[in-house]
Amino acid sequence: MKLHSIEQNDTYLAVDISGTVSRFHYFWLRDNCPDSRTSNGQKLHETNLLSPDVHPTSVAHSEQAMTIEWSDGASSVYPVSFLENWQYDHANGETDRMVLWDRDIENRVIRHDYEEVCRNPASRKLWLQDVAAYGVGLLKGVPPVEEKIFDVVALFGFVRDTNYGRLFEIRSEENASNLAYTPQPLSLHTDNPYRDPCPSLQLVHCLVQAEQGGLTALADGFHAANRLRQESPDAFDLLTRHDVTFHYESEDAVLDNRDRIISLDGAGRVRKVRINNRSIAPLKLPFEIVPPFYEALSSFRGILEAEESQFLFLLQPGDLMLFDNERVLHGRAGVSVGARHLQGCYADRDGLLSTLKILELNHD
Ligand code: NM2
Ligand code: ZN
Repeated sequence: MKLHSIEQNDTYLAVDISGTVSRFHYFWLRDNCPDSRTSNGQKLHETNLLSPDVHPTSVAHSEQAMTIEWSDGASSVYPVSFLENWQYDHANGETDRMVLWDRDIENRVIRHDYEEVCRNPASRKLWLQDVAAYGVGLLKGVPPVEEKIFDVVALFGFVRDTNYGRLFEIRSEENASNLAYTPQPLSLHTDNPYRDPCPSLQLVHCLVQAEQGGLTALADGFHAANRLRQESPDAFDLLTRHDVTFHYESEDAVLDNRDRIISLDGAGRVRKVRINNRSIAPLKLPFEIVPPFYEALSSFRGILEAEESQFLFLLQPGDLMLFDNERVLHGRAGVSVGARHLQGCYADRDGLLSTLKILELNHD
């Protein structure tokens, strides 16, 4: 990578790096002067105190760096790697680690070994990379003892406490307060959509498997949302444009959150899915929207529940699943018979991604 030439224009510089010309506005360059950031990436000046007319009084370069003297007296050096990395003039194939999946994931996602993941940072990296790519990472061999799940969270981040406590038990209960605590099948859902922010990760650790049944079902909400976009664009539009309310009420918590079922980012990509038939409040949408909205929800559910969308597997004692609760839906297929005991907790995605980036820097 070499800096070949720089052409000066009225409001920007056109920089030729190894044959590709990228334009950089003066204001952008002055604001993003690399010397004006601390080693933790924090900017040292207030952008709004810069003159909107700031411009170079001199521009020089070697093959490796560009040096600018500025009209406000500042002097900046831009390494070629910085310019290459941050150029905004060409789409630079933004790296998105996400890999969408359907039932075929059973041939791709592997169960990582807990002991190995604890001992070896390179193995821990592979497990967390699965979460970043597929939204789910599986472990086997997590000792099936109470609260072991906390040691697993500590491998990448922190527990997110909620009204359910730091830890929740999932076992068949009499007079259960939540369908989650019965042996009944449970339709695919994301947890806690009535919270803001919604816990972005969930862990479930199996201590005791049912004598029969109790299959776990997972589905990639992003894949299903993209299918909906292709198959029924109007339905997709409704679910991305209208907020619904999710509600939960108990003696110690009254939680309401209004949000879209499918949320998009600024570029129109699916970035969050919230869906939970138990906790969606009565729809309060414009009169004429209610019927098509129900239809749209039903189309989305149809895609999610289709056999080809679901990854069905048996969680065995010692298995642990860690998944993105704003992407991957979970549920229980069929009625389980006999004692079944799982422990669950929530955590946050940002901490996991930070741990993953550190592992990637140090264990290539
Ligand atoms: N539990 C398992 O978000 C939900 O209401 C699903 C959550 C009870 C903590 C159940
Ligand atoms: Zn759940």
